[in-house]
Amino acid sequence: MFDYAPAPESRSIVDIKPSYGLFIDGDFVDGHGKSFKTISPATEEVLAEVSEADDADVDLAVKAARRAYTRVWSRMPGKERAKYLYRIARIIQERGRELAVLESLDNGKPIKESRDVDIPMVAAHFFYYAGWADKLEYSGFGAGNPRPLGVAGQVIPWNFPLLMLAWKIAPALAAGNTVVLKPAETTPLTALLFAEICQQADLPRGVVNIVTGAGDTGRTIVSHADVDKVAFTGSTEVGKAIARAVAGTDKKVTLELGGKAANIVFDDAPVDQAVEGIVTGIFFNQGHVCCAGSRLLVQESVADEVLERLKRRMGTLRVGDPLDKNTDIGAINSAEQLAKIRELSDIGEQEGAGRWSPACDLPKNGFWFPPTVFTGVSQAHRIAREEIFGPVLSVLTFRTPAEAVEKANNTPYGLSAGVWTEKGSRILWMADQLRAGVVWANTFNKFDPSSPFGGYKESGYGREGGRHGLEGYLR
Ligand code: TXE
Repeated sequence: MFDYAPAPESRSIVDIKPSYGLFIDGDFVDGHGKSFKTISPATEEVLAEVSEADDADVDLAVKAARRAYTRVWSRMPGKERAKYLYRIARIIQERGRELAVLESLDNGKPIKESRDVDIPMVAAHFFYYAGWADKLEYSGFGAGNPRPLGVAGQVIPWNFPLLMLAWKIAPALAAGNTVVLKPAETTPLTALLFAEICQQADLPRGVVNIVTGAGDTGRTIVSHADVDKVAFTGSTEVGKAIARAVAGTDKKVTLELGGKAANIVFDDAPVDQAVEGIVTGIFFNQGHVCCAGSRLLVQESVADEVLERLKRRMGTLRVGDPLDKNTDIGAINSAEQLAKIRELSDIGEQEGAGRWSPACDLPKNGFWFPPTVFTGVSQAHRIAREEIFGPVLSVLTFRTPAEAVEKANNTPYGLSAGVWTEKGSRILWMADQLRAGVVWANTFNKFDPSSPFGGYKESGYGREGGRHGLEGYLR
C-alpha cells in the first residue's frame, strides 16, 4: 500500500537526561521522596527516572509560588508579565521540533500530531494570553480592577501533556497568579522541558513550579491550605474526589472531566467530509481525547453507506511508530489504559455488538490497539455509556432529529458534540438542544485559544480558553 517509508523524526534532537528532579523556585532540586520511571509506550524503553514529590516537596513549591506571587508577579504591571509570556511563546516555537519529539516519545502520539497540532497550539495559547495580560483593567472583568487569586494548584492528564499545561499556565500567569503544576505520572518529560524554557525566558523564580508524581502528589497540591485555586483535568472520578476535598474552603475550582460525545450524521450531510470528521473525531490521538466523538449517531437511511466508507477509510490508517511521519495512530499511553480499552471492548462483544477492525500489523513491544468500530450498539450497552478513551467507536442509528437529540443527551457527560448536515436551521436547533459545552458543525475537534471549552453535567465545570478562561483566575 505504501511503498516508501520516510525516515522517522530523529530522537537524537532531544537531550533526555537519565534522571530529573523537581522544578521549585527556579531550580531543579532533588525531591525528598522516591522516584519513578517514565517509559516510551511504543517500546516500553525507560526514558528517564523522575522524582516523586512528597508533602514536604509540595509545601516548598507552594511556598515558592506564594513568595513569587507576593513579592514579584502580582505587583508586576501587566505589560511586563506579557513580555515573559511572549518570550515563552517564542521559545516554544524555536524549540518546537524538540518538544514534539519528546512529547511523542513520552506519550506515544504520532509526530505529525505533536508537531502540527499540539506544539503550535501550545505556542498559540501563550501568545493569546500574553495579549490579555496588559488589558485586564479595561476588559470589564470585576469592578474595573480585577485581581489575581494567588497560588494556583494545577493537575493535568497525559493525553495532551504540554497542551494541557499551556491551557492551565498561560491564563494563570497572564492574570497575575503563580502556579504549582503536576503533570501526569506517565508523561512528565515535556513539563520538565517547559521548566527549562521558563529558565531560558528568565521568568522570575517561583512563578512556575513543576512537581512530578502520581495521585498522592496531586492530592497534596489540591488540599494544600495555601493554594487559592485548583484547576484539574482528568477522570470524572478524581474530579469528584477533588470537589469533595475542597468543599467548605474558599478555593476556586475548575474541573474538566470525561466525555462521551456524539458525532451526529444526518442523511443530507456531505458524506466524505463526515467520514473524515468521524475518523478525526475518534482516532485522533488514539482516541485519548475527552471530547472524542466516541459515539457515532447516524441517520438510518444513510447508515450502510457511511459505515462502508468509514471502514474503507479505517483500512488506510497506519498504526505504528509515533516518530514516523506517516503514522496516523500511535501507541496507547499506558498498560493500564490499554487494559481498560481491551476490557470495555470485550464487554461490547459480550453484550452483542458487532466488532470490526481493519487488518493491522501491530508492533510486538509497547501498547497498541487497532482502530475499532462497534455496530448494532444500543443505548443500554456499556460501550455506549462509558468513556473508553481509546480508538473505539460505537455506532448507533436514529430516524428523526428529535431521536438524535434524545440519544446524544442520554449520557452523564456533556462536553462536546458534532452535527453533520447541510441545513443551517437544523444546526442551530441542534446546538440549542444538545447539552454539550461545544457543538461543532460540519467539523470536529477544532480548537482555538480564543474559544472557551468546558462541559455540562459530569464533564465538569468552569471554562478554559478565551476570555472565559481568565475568569477562573481572577477575583
Ligand atoms: O486519570 P486520573 P487516569 C479519563 C479516561 C481515562 C480515565 C483514567 O477515561 O481512561 O480517566 O485515567 C492525578 N487528587 N481521563 O487514571 O487518575 C493524576 O496523577 C489529585 C479523561 O490517568 O484522573 C494525573 O495527573 N490528583 C481525561 C491526573 O490526576 C490526582 C484525561 C489525571 O489522572 C488524584 C485523562 C487525586 N486523588 C483521563 N488521583 C480528560 N478529561 O481529558 C490522580 N490524580
